Amino acid sequence: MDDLRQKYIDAVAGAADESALEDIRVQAVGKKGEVALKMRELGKMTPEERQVMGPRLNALKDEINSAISAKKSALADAALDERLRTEWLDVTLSGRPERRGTIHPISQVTEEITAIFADMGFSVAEGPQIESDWYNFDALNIPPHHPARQEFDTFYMHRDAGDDRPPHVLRTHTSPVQIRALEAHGAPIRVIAPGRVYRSDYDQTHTPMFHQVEGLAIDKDISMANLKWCLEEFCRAFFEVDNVELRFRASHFPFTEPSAEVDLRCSWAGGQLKVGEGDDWMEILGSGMVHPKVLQSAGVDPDKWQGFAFGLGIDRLAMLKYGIPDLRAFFDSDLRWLRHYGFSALDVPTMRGGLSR
Ligand code: 2NL
Repeated sequence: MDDLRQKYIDAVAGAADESALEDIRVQAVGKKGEVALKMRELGKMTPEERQVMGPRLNALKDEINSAISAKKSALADAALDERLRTEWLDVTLSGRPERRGTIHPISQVTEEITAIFADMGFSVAEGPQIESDWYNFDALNIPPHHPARQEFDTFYMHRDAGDDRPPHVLRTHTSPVQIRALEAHGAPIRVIAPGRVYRSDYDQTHTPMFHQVEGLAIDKDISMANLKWCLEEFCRAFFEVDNVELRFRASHFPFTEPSAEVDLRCSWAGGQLKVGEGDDWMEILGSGMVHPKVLQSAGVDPDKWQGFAFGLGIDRLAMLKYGIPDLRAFFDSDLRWLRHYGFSALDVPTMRGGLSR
């Protein structure tokens, strides 16, 4: 009896958890447990022996049961203590600053530019970044072997061996998107095409992927005068200054005739950009009247329709407007940079809100 008691009291004391405790209970005081087996032996005893052993076995059973329930509540207390020790929460701590994502300056500036041109009645078009040779070059009056093809530092996609068709390219400008829009909708049209473009060029001021917005306005009587007003209006809204002055410089692009590069009057006094004052001129975009051959490629009759087109780089405009010094940091995905230069998702640019406020 004493051995039996000691065996189970020790086992209960050493049980690691509730399920170990349950195993012990079944083995000791369950229906077929060791104490029950001993009780069956009472029948073979003399009445005198039975009178002594009966109560002692019952007492043993009670003793083991109460040891088990005491151990059970000790284990529950220990489990609760452990949770209280590890799952603490200091409700007196101050609130933490928001650690959410930010809007990339390029996304912000793209939205700003889009809002400005949308206000002037331009719709927005998108298209493939992997383009056919025809849409990226031929349709823009840049035939095969034209020297201008070299200036684009084009990335070419491979064709299968034996396939002699011209390879696809990573678009070098978003013009092909406008050709597609013109083809699909015909004239008159007012459209802008923002997006990623690619040229194999990498240094302080060039990344192999960058961003461009092109614009196209085709109607019966659109002239360079409309182009100049439109771009002045754009600069006023984008740089958020009332006085802007533009200078058109004769230039050459295969897809426009005449062509003009556009400079913006500015001052860099003290290393700080001021638009609309000072004696410096900053080149901000290229433009011109759409070449008749380009209209023809898009299925538009150049004897009936005419219009202007322009192209500008988003990345540099973002750097100028928001004082971002290093182009390459744009694409480093450095969280500290993104938190510093990023915008709140709630700062949606609108014309009525003054774009960036
Ligand atoms: C630049 C020059 C330019 C265009 C882009 C264009 C598009 C069509 C037809 C004719 Cl569909 N032209 N785009 C025209 C002139 C200049 O971009 O220096 N961009 C950064």
